[in-house]
Amino acid sequence: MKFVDEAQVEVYAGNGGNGCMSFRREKFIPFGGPDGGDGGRGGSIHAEADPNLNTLVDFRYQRMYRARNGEHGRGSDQFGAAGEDMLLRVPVGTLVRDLDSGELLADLAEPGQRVTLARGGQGGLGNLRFKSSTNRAPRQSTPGQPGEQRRLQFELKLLADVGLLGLPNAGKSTFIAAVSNARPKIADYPFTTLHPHLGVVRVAQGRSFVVADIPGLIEGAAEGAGLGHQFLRHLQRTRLLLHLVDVAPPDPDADPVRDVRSVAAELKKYDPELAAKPRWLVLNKIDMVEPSQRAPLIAALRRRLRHKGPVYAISALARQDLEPLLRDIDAALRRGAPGQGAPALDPGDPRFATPETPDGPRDADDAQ
Ligand SMILES: Nc1nc2c(ncn2[C@@H]2O[C@H](COP(=O)(O)OP(=O)(O)OP(=O)(O)O)[C@@H](O)[C@H]2O)c(=O)[nH]1
Ligand SMILES: [Mg+2]
Repeated sequence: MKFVDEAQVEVYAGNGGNGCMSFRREKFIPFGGPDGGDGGRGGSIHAEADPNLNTLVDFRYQRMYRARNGEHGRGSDQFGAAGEDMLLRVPVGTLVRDLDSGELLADLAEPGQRVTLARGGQGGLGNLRFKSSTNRAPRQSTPGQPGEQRRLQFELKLLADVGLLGLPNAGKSTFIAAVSNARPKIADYPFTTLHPHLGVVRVAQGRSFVVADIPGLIEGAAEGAGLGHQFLRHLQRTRLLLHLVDVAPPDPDADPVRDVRSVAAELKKYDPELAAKPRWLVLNKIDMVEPSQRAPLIAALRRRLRHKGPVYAISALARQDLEPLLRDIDAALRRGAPGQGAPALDPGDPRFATPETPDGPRDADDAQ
């Protein structure tokens, strides 16, 4: 079970510019003297811990980073400009290791903390520098130093932002496989997933969230039925739960409403605080329902469950209608203050309110 996000990058700091060898040559000025300037320093590469990031996923898209070289010195006393430094933003908590030596270079535990990954090369000296009372026409200059190069490993312990919840076979693993880099085992028998695993969902550059897929939960889990409910502890630090529901269970006696309630009841038995987290209903396998029957089915489930949070209908298998769900998750997570583990979603947010239903039964789903 891997809860560590990793990325390997190569960093190349800029080379220093060469010093220049030059003499002032002007009409009517004999013995003008040396005027070759120094080369500029090459750009260095630094990393900084940024509290707005929570995964290393962007480093899988770009692996090589090159800072600019310093300019060479020139005649007429002109010094070369330094190459600009480069800053890589990484999530707070990132460990930086040298891949070749294995040495730990930094533990960027505090927001704003910085480390230099590769130092730019020093610029060379121009012949101007070698002028002395005894050598008034020095013909020396020095070349710029090469910039440092390194292969690095970034590591980050991941904490899940979003937890998946649902009966066995609801499609939790299919969902995480469709939206993230996780590749869990998927099969049409219950309890395929035996251990929790995490996936990173990349929404846009610099924006991503982490989803936890856990084993299915069944009625009586508190008493040890199925795989029990101990693995629910992996959801305790999440900020949002997605409750996946199979809308077309093969068993003709199955009832999605009863399924939702039994999972909600087990959640409450395990930890009322966990049950009080924002929980969105995700009706999965909507591809199994006739298009004309979809809207009435969703409306009926909403009404019977009196679920106050948002409801989505998707097909994880067909990768259908996943976008709006991912967009809303991203928006909801971003509304919370980043870096604060506490639930940051307001269940009363009108954006997510579903209309109250006058004819709802008393045994309302008490999520939210
Ligand atoms: N038709 C259809 N089948 C789906 C969909 N999503 C998942 N399935 C199927 O449902 C079965 C169970 O999927 P999984 O993703 O393994 O379900 P799970 O919730 O992870 O199950 P456990 O790990 O056992 O708790 C597989 O055969 C999937 O192919 C969907 O959107 N439509
Ligand atoms: Mg699974």
